[in-house]
Amino acid sequence: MKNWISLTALAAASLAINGCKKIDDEASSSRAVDTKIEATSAKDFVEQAEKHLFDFSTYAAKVEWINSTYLTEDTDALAAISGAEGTKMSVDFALQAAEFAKQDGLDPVVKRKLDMLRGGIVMPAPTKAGAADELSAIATSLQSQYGKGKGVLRGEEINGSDIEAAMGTNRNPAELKEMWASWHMNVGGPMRDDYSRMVEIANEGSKELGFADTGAMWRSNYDMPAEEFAETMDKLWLDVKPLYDELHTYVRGKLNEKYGDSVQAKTGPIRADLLGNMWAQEWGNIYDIVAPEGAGDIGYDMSDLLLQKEYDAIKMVKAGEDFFSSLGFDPLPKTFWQRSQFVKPADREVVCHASAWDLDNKDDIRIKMCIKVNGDDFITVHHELGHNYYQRAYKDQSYLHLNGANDGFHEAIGDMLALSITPDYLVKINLLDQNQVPGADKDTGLLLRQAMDKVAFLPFGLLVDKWRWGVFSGEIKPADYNNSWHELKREYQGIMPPVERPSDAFDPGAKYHIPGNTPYARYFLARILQFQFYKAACDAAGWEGPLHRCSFYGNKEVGAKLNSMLELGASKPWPDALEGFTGSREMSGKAMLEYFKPLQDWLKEQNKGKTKGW
Ligand code: X8Z
Ligand code: ZN
Repeated sequence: MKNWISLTALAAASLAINGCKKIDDEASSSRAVDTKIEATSAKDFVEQAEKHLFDFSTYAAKVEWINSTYLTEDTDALAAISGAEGTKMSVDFALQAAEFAKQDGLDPVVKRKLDMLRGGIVMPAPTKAGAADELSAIATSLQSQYGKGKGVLRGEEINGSDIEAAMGTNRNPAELKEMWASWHMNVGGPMRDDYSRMVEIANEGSKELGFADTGAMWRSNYDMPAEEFAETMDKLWLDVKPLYDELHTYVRGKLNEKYGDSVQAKTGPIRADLLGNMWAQEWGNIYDIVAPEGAGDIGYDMSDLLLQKEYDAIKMVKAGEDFFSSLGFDPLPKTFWQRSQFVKPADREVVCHASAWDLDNKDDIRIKMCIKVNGDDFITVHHELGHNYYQRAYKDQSYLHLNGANDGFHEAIGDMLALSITPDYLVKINLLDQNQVPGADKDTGLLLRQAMDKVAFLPFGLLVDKWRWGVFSGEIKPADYNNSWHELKREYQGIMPPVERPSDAFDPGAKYHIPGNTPYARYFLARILQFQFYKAACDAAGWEGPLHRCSFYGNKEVGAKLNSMLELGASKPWPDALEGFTGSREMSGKAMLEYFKPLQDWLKEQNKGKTKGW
């Protein structure tokens, strides 16, 4: 998973020795990695740095893979050492890059690569002795703790992937509350002090590199000034917020009808555990609760179809591969099938959160998942394969361009294909019978099902890094970590926790990307971008019906066009890549709004007379 974030890989890789906050000197002793560069010019420096990083990344990726698929004290220790090594190397290069960047008359490609070297480290450490080791030890420990996290259901311990699935299917408010509260307490709770120490170190590192704080550094990676990026995010959100607000009002009403006032009030925020997802980030799993009679009766449920047709993990991945093949992409290599982790191993702890990896920056692509046969994981399989096909398409680029046009692009590719999973497509791959295809009178239902995942996610996608940017800037202090998380969830999502939250809890830690140090703005961007890509693909395929019924499965022209965007990697500023595929140089919510327009009109009608907002 890490290589496609290039430098990120090196800096974020880190596990602590068995939960220790500090790694001792002996344990942290690094292998001697030769990173010396004697450059005659900025261009020469960049080339040498890329060579060192390329070589190191193929080593570090193997260490990380072994750690993530076999969590033990030993693999944690090795990952922590390798993570510290990577951080030291990338910080060293970043500091040199900052010096070279001051030169006049630099070639623009070289200048952009220098900026990538300086700004592309997710969690930088300061150069003082021991800092990178401590940072790596903490980051490694947090990731490992999350991987091993357990919740409780009916008094029994339940692991992470099982509890995630159970939140989607369970309809008992007391059990939902039990799962929600236990997961947040067990997983997030113990992480708070380590997290705040990690933030301190990373901020020191960011300052040495000339950034105000780590959040400012993260925002600097979008081919535009960091302030402009934050504004772009807010602007995109304002475009789509009216649609979210309608959906929120409608869903709250339906939950009130189902559970009654004592569980879900008619007004105010929605109770977080009732939405079919541990983080209330995607709500599609409770479609059965919100489906309107008649128009909402789609007639099939993705999870049921997969079970009826006896799909297993491999068959689900084969379906994803088949989609890419239908567009003209080469089949996945044999090693993908031999080396991927598709299901949760029975005999050991692993990091179950889905990821896609490129271990040699060439052909050794893999996914790591704990696949369950359900609709959520069918989408996630496509999502992960999107990363793998992107990685393979840009493999001939130079090291710093082995990446998405921006990180939102990387997250959007598989999702864009998954938008093409229409009823007609399901017939083509024999998951649905022709006579089960819902007619045009069911369009509302199809759109509502889709909105429950896609639209519901938007405020969550935005607030995760709003919180982290606040934490990094110091606006949110450790004592306010938990309260501010829930304030943001209430403000943006209109969600409240099912049980009172103590202010010294650490609920953000119960979401993978916080202990995992994975920036989250990318998922917000991807939610918007995937509709832009999808619309462009459907236009290219000559589709003339309602947008949500378009499937570009099997269209080689679309595939070729997509491939020309993917193979660019990060070699061009993202607006160039976007223009090549969509004709537009701006990320915009327009395509998403067009897709959901009929639903938005319908929701407005349904919500007439109801109290809106929270
Ligand atoms: O983390 C992921 C992927 C791996 S890149 C499974 N996603 C976000 C999440 O789960 O929170 C995909 C959707 C949003
Ligand atoms: Zn992803």
